[in-house]
Amino acid sequence: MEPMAIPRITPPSAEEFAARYVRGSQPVIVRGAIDAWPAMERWSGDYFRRRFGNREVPALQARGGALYDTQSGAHYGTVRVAEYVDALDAQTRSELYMAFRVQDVMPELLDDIVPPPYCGAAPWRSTKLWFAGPDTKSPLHRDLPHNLYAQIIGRKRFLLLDRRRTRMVHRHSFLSRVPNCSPVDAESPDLDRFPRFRDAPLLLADLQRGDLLYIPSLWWHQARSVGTSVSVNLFWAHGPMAALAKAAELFLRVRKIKL
Ligand SMILES: O=C(O)CCC(=O)C(=O)O
Repeated sequence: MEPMAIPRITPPSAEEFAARYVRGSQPVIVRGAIDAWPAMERWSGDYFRRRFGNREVPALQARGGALYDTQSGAHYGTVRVAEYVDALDAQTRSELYMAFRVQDVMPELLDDIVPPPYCGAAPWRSTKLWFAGPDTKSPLHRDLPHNLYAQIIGRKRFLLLDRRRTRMVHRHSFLSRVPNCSPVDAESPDLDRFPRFRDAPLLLADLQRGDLLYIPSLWWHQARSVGTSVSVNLFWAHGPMAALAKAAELFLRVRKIKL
């Protein structure tokens, strides 16, 4: 079954966004909401090299092509920013994927981002940077908070599956080290191993520079960079979900799980 394209809209009001998309649990791509972000003008490989070149930062590391396994969880290493950007410029094939929480690693970048009104005054927020070489793929997984995913450089292709279809993804056990992941590759599912994924009604977001994708709470998603791609997301939660998001952070910290 061909995935259905997620609609692309001009920026709605915060009220309309909350009513139609957040309360309706509907993904959408908003075009024109991040045009004025300083990141859109400033960010480039060179910007990261000049400002943060000597910094050693976390990076996901593929082992045997996989960014995680169920025994040890996500494979994290570190990389010096200048080395990473140089390797991408030279088109050297890299097994690394620079991905980390902005607040913890490069809080300076927060000056380049303007949280959209759609997050409101959420009491729980977190921001992650995703700086990927061509064809870097992240696994099918879900997150508890809502997610606004901003595409700053390059293109990214997302596949999404409704949270009500969780039965279809054969997800890993809650007690594994990847409790929010599925072993299914949504781009080319092995239906002998994962028969429940047959006919999964996937949605497609082909993100271009300047797009802002809304991924509702607990929707399954998988991403692949088309060329070199830099994105940043804003996770947010309010009400009981904020308390749950804090509890989930604590659960992961106690079990020493990094996602
Ligand atoms: O960009 C990616 O590789 C993954 C992004 C993602 O999964 C997320 O924002 O939750």
